[in-house]
Amino acid sequence: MVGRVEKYLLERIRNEGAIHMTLIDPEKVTPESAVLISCESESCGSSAIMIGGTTLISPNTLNSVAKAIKDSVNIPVILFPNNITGISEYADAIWFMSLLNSADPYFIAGAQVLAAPLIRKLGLETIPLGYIIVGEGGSAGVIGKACPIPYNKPELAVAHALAAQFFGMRFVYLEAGSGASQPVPTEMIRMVRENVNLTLIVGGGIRTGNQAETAVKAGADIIVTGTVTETSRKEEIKSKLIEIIRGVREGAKSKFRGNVSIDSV
Ligand code: 1GP
Repeated sequence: MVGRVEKYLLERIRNEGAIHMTLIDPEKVTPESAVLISCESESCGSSAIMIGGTTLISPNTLNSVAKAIKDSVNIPVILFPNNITGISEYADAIWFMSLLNSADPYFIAGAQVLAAPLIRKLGLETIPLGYIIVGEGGSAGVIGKACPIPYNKPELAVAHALAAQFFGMRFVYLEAGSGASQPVPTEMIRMVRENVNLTLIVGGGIRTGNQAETAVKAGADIIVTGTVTETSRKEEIKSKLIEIIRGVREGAKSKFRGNVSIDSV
């Protein structure tokens, strides 16, 4: 069943062409800085706040950051869990995600089975997501025991994303890894977009408006950034968010232009 948060995301993508989400890693922020980043994100036009971090194991750390964010913004708060420890009651939804290219069944379905009863008890909306680690893969690749898809093998990304679609997942995430030196290549995004009928999330290593714009033009529906705001000085957070969200919107214009020309044929 498609829940409230998912409907909201799809609606914004329909209206805006593509959207931005800010990822906050509870281990890299204080509740105060998380609130600052979240409020700036909301005011600059981000559609949701994602909360998660690869090495997160403390429920107290997660809860204190998630509660502070939830109390401060109106946009949805979506958990981006690394493990069963990535669950909090102070969120609206959770990416119910499977790391499709993990060599360890725990990250494909094991953690999800353990977490499912708690997720239901907390009443969190679940959004089914196929998670695919590409390129360097970063800490997520190491901890998730992924076989990261090389940047020059976009056809393998397509194969994984198609599997996500055939499993019935509704979103697919091409993840270069937090802080990756190079974001997901255009060709990989483009090929997944052309072959797969899922809402496409792209993240990892996006630091500039141009990179965000390029990813959207290639076919991303959702751009996720985390490191760029976590590592910005307080007074630079807003300008960085404006730059990236402007890039997303510029990129989205090409989608609308595409629609217009198709409709007018
Ligand atoms: C990581 O894709 C996200 O899971 C965001 O990556 O921290 O590099 O923006 P960055």
